[in-house]
Amino acid sequence: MSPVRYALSDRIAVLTVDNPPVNALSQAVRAALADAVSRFAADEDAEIAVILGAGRLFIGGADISEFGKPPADPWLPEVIAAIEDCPKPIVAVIHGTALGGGLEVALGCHWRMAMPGTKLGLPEVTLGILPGAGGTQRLPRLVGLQAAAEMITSGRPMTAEAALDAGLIDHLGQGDDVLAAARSWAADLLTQGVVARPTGRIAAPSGDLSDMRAEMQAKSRGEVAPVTALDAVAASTSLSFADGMAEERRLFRELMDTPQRAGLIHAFFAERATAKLPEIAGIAPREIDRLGVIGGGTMGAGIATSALLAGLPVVLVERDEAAAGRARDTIAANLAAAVKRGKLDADRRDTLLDVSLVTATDYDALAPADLLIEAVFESMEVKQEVFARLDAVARPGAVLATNTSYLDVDAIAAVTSRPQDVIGLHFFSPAHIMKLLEIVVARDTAPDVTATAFALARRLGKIPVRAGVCDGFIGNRILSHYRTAADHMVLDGASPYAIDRAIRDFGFAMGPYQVSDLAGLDIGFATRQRKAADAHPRDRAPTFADALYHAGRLGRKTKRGYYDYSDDPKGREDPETLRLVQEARADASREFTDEEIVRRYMAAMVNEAARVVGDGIASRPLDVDVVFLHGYGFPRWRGGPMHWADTYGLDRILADIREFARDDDHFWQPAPLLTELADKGATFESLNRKDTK
Ligand code: 3H9
Repeated sequence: MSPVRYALSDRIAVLTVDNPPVNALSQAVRAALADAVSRFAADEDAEIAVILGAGRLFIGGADISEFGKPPADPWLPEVIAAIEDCPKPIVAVIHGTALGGGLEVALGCHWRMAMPGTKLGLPEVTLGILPGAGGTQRLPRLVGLQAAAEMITSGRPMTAEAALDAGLIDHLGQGDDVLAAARSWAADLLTQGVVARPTGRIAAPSGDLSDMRAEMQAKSRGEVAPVTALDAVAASTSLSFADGMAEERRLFRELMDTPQRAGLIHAFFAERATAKLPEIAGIAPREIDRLGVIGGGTMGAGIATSALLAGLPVVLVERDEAAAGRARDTIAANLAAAVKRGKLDADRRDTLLDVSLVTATDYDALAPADLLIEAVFESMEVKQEVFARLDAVARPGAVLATNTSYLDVDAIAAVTSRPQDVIGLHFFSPAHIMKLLEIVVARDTAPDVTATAFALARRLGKIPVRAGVCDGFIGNRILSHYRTAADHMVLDGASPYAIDRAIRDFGFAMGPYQVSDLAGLDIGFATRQRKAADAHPRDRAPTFADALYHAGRLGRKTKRGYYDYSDDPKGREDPETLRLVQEARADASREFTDEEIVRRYMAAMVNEAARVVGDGIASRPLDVDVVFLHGYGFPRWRGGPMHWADTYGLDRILADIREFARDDDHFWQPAPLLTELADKGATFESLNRKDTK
């Protein structure tokens, strides 16, 4: 059956794009849409056509899975030109979402209507490309230069209401029945005697984007698509429509060929692949109607907020009334911020706080909960005590989860009579904002408990990644390793500021010493104390970090850490830090270029990541990528550490590690999986393919 249906009644032709799940514009859809438009043009009984999408949305855009493959006719810009050039009026009726090429189809139509709640956007830059089917030329003609530039370079969608105000659509539909609304509006337009009005013939917009360009360039940290997209939009002011389209095409092709496009599209599919695991395929999750949260600090309150926002009632237990009150206040503040951001209305916030949230001091209040998440102090002793108490009160079949960020979940499960019901749910702070959730599957965790954790993640709008039990799971284990590589460079003579700068220039949101200041130097100190007993004689302790800790420089919370925050919230470099670091070094004779800093940092990251995959702690390399993109500020356009490593070359990483091992063959030991893949000339991606496609 054709993916575009053609139906005619009452002089109205309805062209329905039907290509589940998101009506993407694959080659078959493009061809069928072009045919349907020709048929309408030739159909003497049809006076107006409506294009709409079957299912829950209009059109989700070009078919991303075709990117990187040889282009196949017809091109989307040609199909849209056929729509625009049709002498009879064609109307887009948009519901759900119209993204990328989907919105570009609508821009090529002569009239546009959207149903309430619809999102309209051109998210191409988030995939490393730009709107390549006329979006950069038609949108400015409809909404003006500045608004178009903002929409295209941010990739952010707008609501139907905002689109009406901006002039992007002409009419806001009503009701739930898209087809009925479409037919009714088309009939009105016919009565009004409307004619085809090609967007491309609207006068070119005027204005200047050079200030915006300079600002974007300064902030881009190496990402190319947004600035290039801006250049395409700017072309609409100086070139004819036809020449502007040609310029858009040229820039689109340029971006299509970049590794950044490949990295961003890898990220897109990797995020959707993390939940596809053979071990939970077809397994029904347990029902979750009520959550229990134990501990109402930043983490517990954030988890509770996340659940409330997703419509799940929460019972939160704290050790006394005062602590329970503080937890409630934190949750109220989180929800107030959600109201301010427009994510929640004030009435609903009141209901969530008054009805859906129960705070208590007695564990018995947790008895009705279907899934209990412990978020207390990070200590094995404390967590085991909590789990013994949960075991006594939780109903049979309830899932018992720990939010530990590195402790042994098997040892926590062992104090209960039901280790099969125990799992790790490692949220990232702030838990109601951060999307990443490491799901730590312990030795005895039942498959339906794992499936329940993935179902919960979906409900909370999180991106779940399966991890196995080890110190730090996927993310914190790898972090600890590359952070050690950075510390070694500081011990050998590099300035922490130089390292932070080089890492930011690579594209990370923050350098490792800025991260330390944010987390608190006391956290790192406590971790070193905890691990001291297992230390190897050849491990090199970061004496400078201890010196800063002992000097009371705990980071942002004490206004001084590696940086000085006393009169600058962003932090200033501080000569006192450099003095303390210098004193704490034994021998600091080396200099490091930015290039070597990045090589060492990334080699350590990829090497430990290869061990994490080789040990089965991460199911696939793509799981590591997603953890780093969403939990550790890894530049999305580089696709994640494993994707980046494939691009850089596994043989080169191995050569780097061997080079560094000449000075320190204790720290720099190549991971067996890395050696194996590099020797075979294989990639990490080859392991993703085996499991997911
Ligand atoms: C573009 O249009 C370029 C043009 O300017 C130029 C052309 C010349 N293609 O996200 P979900 C799959 S660039 C192929 O879970 P939701 C997705 O992988 C494109 N596949 O659903 C998943 O597969 P699976 C601009 C796609 O309801 C399934 O559909 N457009 C595409 O949470 C369900 O996806 C975009 O950037 C696609 N375009 O969200 C929009 N989209 O089930 C990208 C989705 O096997 N898409 N899939 O895992 C989205 O943002 C969301 O998917 C959407 C639905 C909001 C549409």
